[in-house]
Order: sequence, then C-alpha cells, then structure tokens
Amino acid sequence: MHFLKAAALAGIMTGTVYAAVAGSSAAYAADIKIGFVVKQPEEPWFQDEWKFADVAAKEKGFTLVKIGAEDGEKVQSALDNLAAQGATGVIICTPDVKLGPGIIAKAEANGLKLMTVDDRLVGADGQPLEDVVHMGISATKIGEEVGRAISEEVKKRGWDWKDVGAIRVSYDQLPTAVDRVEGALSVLKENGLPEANIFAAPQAKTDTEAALNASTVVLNKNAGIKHWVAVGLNDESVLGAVRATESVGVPSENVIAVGIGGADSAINEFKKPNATGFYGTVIISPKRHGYETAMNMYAWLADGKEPEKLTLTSGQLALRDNYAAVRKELGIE
Ligand code: FCA
Repeated sequence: MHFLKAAALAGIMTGTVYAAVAGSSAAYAADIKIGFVVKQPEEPWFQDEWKFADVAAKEKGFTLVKIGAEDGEKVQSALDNLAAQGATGVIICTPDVKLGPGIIAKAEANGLKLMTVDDRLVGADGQPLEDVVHMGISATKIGEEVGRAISEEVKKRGWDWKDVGAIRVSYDQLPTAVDRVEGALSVLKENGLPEANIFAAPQAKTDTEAALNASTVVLNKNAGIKHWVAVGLNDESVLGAVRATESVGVPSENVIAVGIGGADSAINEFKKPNATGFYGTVIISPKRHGYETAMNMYAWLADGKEPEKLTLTSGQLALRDNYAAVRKELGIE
C-alpha cells in the first residue's frame, strides 16, 4: 500500500506516471483484503486451497487473510476479526453448514461480501441457502465415478458381490457428503452389491482418525466377510477405513477403497512402496476452489462484478500409477 501510494504521489508530482498508476486497478488492489476461512486447516485439501488463493493474491496484489475455524465460535470471531482488520470479503468453508443464517447475518453486520466454498450453507429447513455465492464439487457425479472405479476393479479381481462388504464412512449432517457416498453406492448397487452388505460407519469428524474408529466397529461386527470396499466423502475418511482393515488383518488385496480429493493424503499413500487397499481417488481441483474463488471475490470487490451464484466443479479418477499425470493435466502439481 505504501509503495503504491508513494508511486501515485510521485505520479502527481511528475505528472507523467500518474495516469498509468491511477488507471490500473493495482492502485486499489493493495487496499483490498479478503479472508479465506476453512474448517480444517490441517487437512491437505484446505492447505492446497489456501496455496492457490495465495497465487491469486500475488497476481492481483490484494491481501489474503487465512484463518482456520473449527467450530461456530471461531467462525464468529474470524468474521469479526476480518472486519476489524479492514477486510471487505470472505470466502468460507464452514465447520457446520447449519451455521448458515448466523454466518450470513454476521458477514452482513461486518460489511463483508460472502462466498462459500466446498460446503454449502443450509437454512433452518435444511435446504441450501441459494442466495449465497457458492463453489462446490458435483458431489453425486463424483461419487458415481468412485462407484464405477470400484465396480470395475471388483470385476477384475473376480469377486462375487454377494461376498463383498461395503463400508459407508458417513458424515450425514453434511449434504455434499451424503451426495458423494450415495452416488458411489448407487453405482455399486446397480452393479450387484446387495443393499444388506452396506454398513454405515458414521464418523464424528471428517478426518482419518474418526473414520478409522467408525470403520473398526463395522469390521469387528462382520469378521466373516472376506472382501471389502470402502467409500466416504474424502480421502481421509476412506483412508480411515483402509487403516481399519489393516488393523484387523484384512490383506490389502481384499480391499478396494476409492477416495475423493487427490491432495497429499492420497499422494502419500500412492507413494508407499507396496499398494494398500487405497486403490484410487477422484482428484478434485483445489486450484478452482482456491484460486478461482479468490479471483472471483477480488473481481466482486474491485470491479463490482458479482460471481455466478453456483459453480460445481468436476473430478477425475486417478490411480497409483497415473496420479502424477492426472494432477499435471489439472494444473495442480
Ligand atoms: C468437504 C470435505 C473436504 C473436501 C471438500 C471439497 O469440505 O470435508 O475434505 O472434500 O469438501
């Protein structure tokens, strides 16, 4: 800011560069501050979102304030802090979509333009708050992609669906999570998985540890089942199911788990010398969710250009042997 102001001042004094500085939006960019609040800052997906939002900030010259907010109270104070710091826009992935009306009110009271990313706010009736600008993943379609990948591999390994157990790592308070796992399970059922072979493993939080705990209960109750598949809302939840199969002694060749995400959690698993039950992941784009949301917010604040109300992004399946190429193709190396 100081530099730009100084440059503008210098422009006035010399009369030559002034027009160039004043005419470029860079003169305003330095004054624009945008918050990027995420529910789980330790999760690689969110770190990648931040990383790409930072790229937008550098490119445009605005200030990005990154805040982790794991519960409702932290969300409230994040919104207050942002306003106190002079931010005028915030992009948020909330820890709880039911905080929706409260978040809208708080953002409004603080003069913050609001966009949500990944998890869409809902009202008291559980329906999405459609007036809030949102970028999410096309959850059902991506879930179906998971289901197709698992089904093909089940066929390839010659398993009989009758003998396959499916761990449904669930986080049903989050609509996108329901859409993702239901999309996957619909395809598995279409291909022959009996409904009775689906076991819910409700996780208390969307991380690996919670999924491991929930999945262990399912496996212990169903020790007679030989072949397992696992679905969940993200890589972490599916990895929890895989860790659980390992801990109860199911050999990795008897497990087919496919996640959603494609960030470091998945990559580190693919880098292991021996294949685990984590067969693949549908890679989604932290670049679109980080860079593009930040660019959209910037355009809204700097040029008054309101973003599309709803953007749903796609995913692409990647396996152990081609994940690097897929990431490259998506521009997210
Ligand atoms: C949700 C999940 C994250 C990520 C994101 C796109 O927020 O919790 O892991 O999948 O959607």
